[in-house]
Amino acid sequence: MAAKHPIPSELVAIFRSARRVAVLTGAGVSAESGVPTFRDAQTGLWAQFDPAELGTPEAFARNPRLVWDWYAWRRELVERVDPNPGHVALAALEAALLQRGAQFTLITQNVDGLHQRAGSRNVVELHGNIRRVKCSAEELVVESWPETGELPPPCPRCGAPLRPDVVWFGEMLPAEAFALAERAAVESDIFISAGTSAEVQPAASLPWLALDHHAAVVEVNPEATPLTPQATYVLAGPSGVVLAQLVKAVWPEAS
Ligand code: BV8
Repeated sequence: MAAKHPIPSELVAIFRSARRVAVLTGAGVSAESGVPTFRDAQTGLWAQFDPAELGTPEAFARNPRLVWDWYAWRRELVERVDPNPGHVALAALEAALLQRGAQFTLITQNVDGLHQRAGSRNVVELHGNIRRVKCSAEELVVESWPETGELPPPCPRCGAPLRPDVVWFGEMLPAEAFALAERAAVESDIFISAGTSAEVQPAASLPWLALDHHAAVVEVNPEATPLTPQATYVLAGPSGVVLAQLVKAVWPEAS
């Protein structure tokens, strides 16, 4: 059966000779696992809330219980879903490249941990991870806390409210993670931007940084984004299908 999303033979050749590949993923890569993206309508109780409004330090200061419950709802959703073929294809891509002595960096804006569950190893989490909780005062990750019924739970060490270990709008990204991501973008031969609206900064600056350093930038998205006109290759379609097709075209034995 002919591939619905044919991969240009030129791109296949570039992948086969690539020495350094970097990937930036966004919420779209988790969409086929059933995790709602930011710009899709939020289902259920949260339809009337704007995530950019809930995911801020101000919202947490104003209504810590509401923000804690929103993240508890999302955490429970993420625990229930599985990685999709797009996550699996990225793990296969990493394994195939490492086997050939090439380097691979997976930079994600997602906080769901699905890349790690699919087997990806070198994962740079720019926006934290919803499965981790930290003290809102000490910024230290907390593994467990007494169930007092109080929500958000108080930090077992200092009593300040606990919060999800994610980067909210208006907060700085983890410096080391972003430095790793910038270096991967600068050094990459190929930079894949998959499932991201390419709007949230400073993550959205990474494909442009790769372009400035003469990488071949490949966009994987069913819709156009601000990056589309400049991308070297545009593979329009769902990442679960396109990324699987890409790995199969480049390394049939790896898929
Ligand atoms: C910061 C964790 C410094 C929380 C998130 C210019 C420079 C610097 C900053 C800014 C700037 N302009 C504005 C800002 C502020 C802000 C920002 O970027 N705002 C945007 C809205 C303009 N940035 C910040 O605040 C960042 N911090 O810059 O610090 C600073 C400090 C103080 C003052 C100023 C600056 C922090 C940003 C991090 C926010 N936290 N997540 C949580 O998850 O609750 S971001 C959040 O949004 C998620 O991580 C999510 O990933 C991201 C949305 O982006 P996408 O991943 O792209 O998701 P989206 O829904 O938008 O798009 C999905 C795409 O998938 C679509 O294109 C769709 O077509 C596609 N798709 C759908 N289905 C599929 C698919 N693709 C493939 N396959 C499919 N099946």
